[in-house]
Parts: sequence; C-alpha cells; structure tokens
Amino acid sequence: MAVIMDGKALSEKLKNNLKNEVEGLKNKGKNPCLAVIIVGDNPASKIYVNNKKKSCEALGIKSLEYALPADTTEEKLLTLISSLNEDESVDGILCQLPLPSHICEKNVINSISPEKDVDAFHPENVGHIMIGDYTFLPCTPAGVMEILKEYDIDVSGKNCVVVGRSNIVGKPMTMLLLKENATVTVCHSRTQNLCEFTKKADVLVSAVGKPNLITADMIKENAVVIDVAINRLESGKLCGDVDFEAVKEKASYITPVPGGVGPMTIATLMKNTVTAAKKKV
Ligand code: BQF
Repeated sequence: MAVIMDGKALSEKLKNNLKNEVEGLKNKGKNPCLAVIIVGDNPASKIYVNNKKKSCEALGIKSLEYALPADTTEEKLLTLISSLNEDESVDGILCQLPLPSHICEKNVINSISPEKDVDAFHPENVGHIMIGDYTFLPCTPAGVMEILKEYDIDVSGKNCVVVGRSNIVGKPMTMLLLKENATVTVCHSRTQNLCEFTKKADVLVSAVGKPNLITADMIKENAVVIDVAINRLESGKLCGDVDFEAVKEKASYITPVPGGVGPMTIATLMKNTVTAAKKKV
C-alpha cells in the first residue's frame, strides 16, 4: 500500500512560510498584489479563481479580480492587461484559461509583461524555463517537484514518464525533471502502446484529463505515481487520471485528487507573486 502524498498539508506549510515573507515585505513598504482576470463564467474557472483569491487573503497578498463578460472583445482584454502592466502597484497578472473561443490565447499571454507573468506562460519565461534559469516557476510542475522533494524522492537517473504534452503542464514538467537529471519520456494522445512506456516508469506523471486512463496493470511495482489531472464526474466528485484505489496498492507513493497536486499549484502561484513583489524596485 502506497504512501499517500498530502499536497494539501504541504501547500499549507509553504503558504505559512510565504505569509511571514509577505509580512516582511509589507514592513519594507512593499504590498504584494496579484491581479486575476476571468472572462466568462466557466464554472471550473470560477472555482480556481476563487481558490487563488482565498489564498491571497490568507497570506495578506492584495488581490484584484476582474470578472469580464463572455462577450468581451480581445481588444478590451488587451487594454486591461496593458493598464495592469503599467500599474506599479500590481506585481503579478494572470488571465484564467481557457478563454472564450473568439479571443486568441496567444495574444493574451504575449501581452502580459514577463516581469508580472506569475503563471510563467509568456514565451520569454518559457525560454528561461527551457534553459533552466528561471525567476517564475511553472505553477503545476513546480508544485509536483516540491511534493517529490518533501517525500525525499530523488529523480536523478530515474525513468520518469510524463503523459500529456501541454504547454501548461507536460512540457514544463519535462524540463523540471530533466533539470534534476531524470531520464524523461513524454507520451501523448498519439503514443502507441502507452502501457509499454508507463510500465517502465519509476516516476509516472499523468496530466491528461481522462478518468481511469492509468490502471494498475500499467504501473511498475513500487512506482511513484503523480496525478495532475482534475476531472469532474457527473456526481460532482473530482478525480484524476489514475485509478486511485487499485494503483495505490501497487505504487510506493501516490498523490490523491483532490488534495494532491492541485493545492500545490496555488502555493507556487503565491510564491511567484511574492517573488515578483520582491523584485520590484
Ligand atoms: C485540490 C486547472 C485545469 C485547467 C485549468 C486545489 C485547485 C484544484 C484542485 C486549483 C487548475 C487546477 C487551476 C485542488 C488551479 C489547480 O484540492 O485538489 C486547487 O485551484 N487549481 C487553474 O487555475 O486552472 C486550471 C486545471
């Protein structure tokens, strides 16, 4: 039976440290501030934005929420971002994804000042991550690395398999694992014989969004299994990509959903916001 990795508890610990750091910054006259933009009323996005707002409150970080209607033009959104870029009281800016289909996500991401890009989605920051000399950590992948560190799991020389190749999780996850000297294989929707790869994984990271994609027969005995996906079942319950009940009997370590990687994503976002505030002159 695997150790269940408690991302919720770790996130609280990290946020508690950040809270003290925020206090110190405030004493020096720096008031960390995060601007969060949401366009439309995607119910999952609303929950995520609310999670971010609540964490800011708990840490003493000022949060500004811009809830724009679904029919907001791209031009209007870019104008808002431009004014937040100029606003010296704002340290971090994020625009919640996905955006309505009439807005080009690339244009929006590119418009955020790289110094305020706390999601680390801007191509300039992506480039820094690829080279390995970043200021802003990619939130979800950095959260995964923190969980591994907390449980003393060293990936150096290990076979790490990442399932999913998104710009938000799969690709930057690959870079962070590589930086720690893992041998990384990236699998995706066109991968043939997925289980041939997953069976060889000492560390498996799944970031697809498909319940029960990863079953016990696909796992190596005593593997470390990290479930990054958040799927909402019809019952309203959350689950990941991994058949948790069966896989936990075979793995050595496993992250639950909810309470695994999700809270760590938010903790990294808070860390990035503090980093942005610290860098401000
Ligand atoms: C938990 C996200 C897919 C697409 C866009 C805590 C979050 C989720 C779960 C959360 C996510 C997922 C976020 C739990 C932010 C993580 O207790 O398990 C927190 O708020 N997340 C996002 O902003 O955009 C997404 C997933």
